[in-house]
Amino acid sequence: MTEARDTEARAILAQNDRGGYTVPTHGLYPYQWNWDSVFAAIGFAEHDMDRAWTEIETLFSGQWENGMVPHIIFHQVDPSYFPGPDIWRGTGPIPSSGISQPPIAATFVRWLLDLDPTYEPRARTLFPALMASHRWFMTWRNEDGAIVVTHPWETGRDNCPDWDDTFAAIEPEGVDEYYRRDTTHVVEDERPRRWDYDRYLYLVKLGADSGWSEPYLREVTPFRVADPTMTFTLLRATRDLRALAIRLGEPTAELDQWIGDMERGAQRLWNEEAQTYDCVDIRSGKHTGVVSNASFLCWFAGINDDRMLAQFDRIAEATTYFVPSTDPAHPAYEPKRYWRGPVWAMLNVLIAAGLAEAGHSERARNLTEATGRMIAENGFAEYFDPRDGAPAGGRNFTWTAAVWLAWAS
Ligand code: 2M8
Repeated sequence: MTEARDTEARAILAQNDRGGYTVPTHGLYPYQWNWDSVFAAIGFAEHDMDRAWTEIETLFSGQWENGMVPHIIFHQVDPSYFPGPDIWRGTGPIPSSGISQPPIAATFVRWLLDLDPTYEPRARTLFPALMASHRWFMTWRNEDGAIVVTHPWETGRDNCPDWDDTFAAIEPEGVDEYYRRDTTHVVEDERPRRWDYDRYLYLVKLGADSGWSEPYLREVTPFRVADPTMTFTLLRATRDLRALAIRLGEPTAELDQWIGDMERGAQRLWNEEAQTYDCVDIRSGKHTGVVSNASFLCWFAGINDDRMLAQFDRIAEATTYFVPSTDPAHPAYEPKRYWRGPVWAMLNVLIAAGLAEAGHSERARNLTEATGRMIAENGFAEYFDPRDGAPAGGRNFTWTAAVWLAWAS
């Protein structure tokens, strides 16, 4: 079984390869996505290290002058996805979206270099671009050290219940008629609702009409939410960037400052009442009260918080496959609907890495084994039902194949 899955996983990476970059899956997502590509790189690293580096380099070829690395790069127009480049109106060197995604690149560059140090010259070339992308977050998305997003798509957790209250306060006026393509590829019950899409598009229009002006959006957007995905991945990636800086003989003062800021900022995400890290709506000051899979990225960020172990154990007990994207005890939990319940294998990689580093090796091992079993039995789906591991969303998925090769098999 394992060997057959290995072959299949390599074939998926090859099929989704568009020459220098991979698409997450054919049809549903026909472009280069930011964090998908970084996960793809560790999959390639298993059999083609040169191709692994190229994946990340191609991603950074779309970096904007202000340092932002877009969440989608539209290398060639494909009508099977909406919204495309005409709606986003990105202002970078290649047509792109106008928001970023969880900044995991520095972490994976460090991991790639650990696997094969002879690639150090390529890390040296990428280093200034990585610095610029972190500086962009620390300049425009930094609320006392907690990292905010201006669109749910930026966190990668598109329709998780954390956005429900903020979204309920938005009246999506002025959005043109549109035609979704995602539900032509995947059944509606496994995708966000129309209600969510109206608001996604409202926020895209707000940003695009402003020419993606960060100072303007900081003042006017109704959606400015501090989020554990961004705060924890950026904190972790900044620690990795610091390790790279030392290795490459680069200064670390700015990085030290950022790490200190985010260590303090991460504590803003602690919700005493719910006993979890969650999101904070900067406009209302309210916590969202959702235990999500992103809450468990605290260890990955180097925050060794034992209070989260009880939450982890409770949720692992409650589901056959874990970590579900939303706490099954939360009223908004939907085990098949995208980021409102399903298990995402690639997020489990980050959670398990954090658990292992914090010394919780048995939990890390259990999570790794359960994820491996889930993929071995159900294939390379986009996400999985926590109750029985049933595959959901897109199939032949790049990041699921990649994490299988690099970690779960
Ligand atoms: C999903 O998001 C895109 C928008 O960015 C979509 O639904 O159209 C998310 O799961 C996100 O995390 C992921 O990077 C992307 C591509 O796999 O799909």
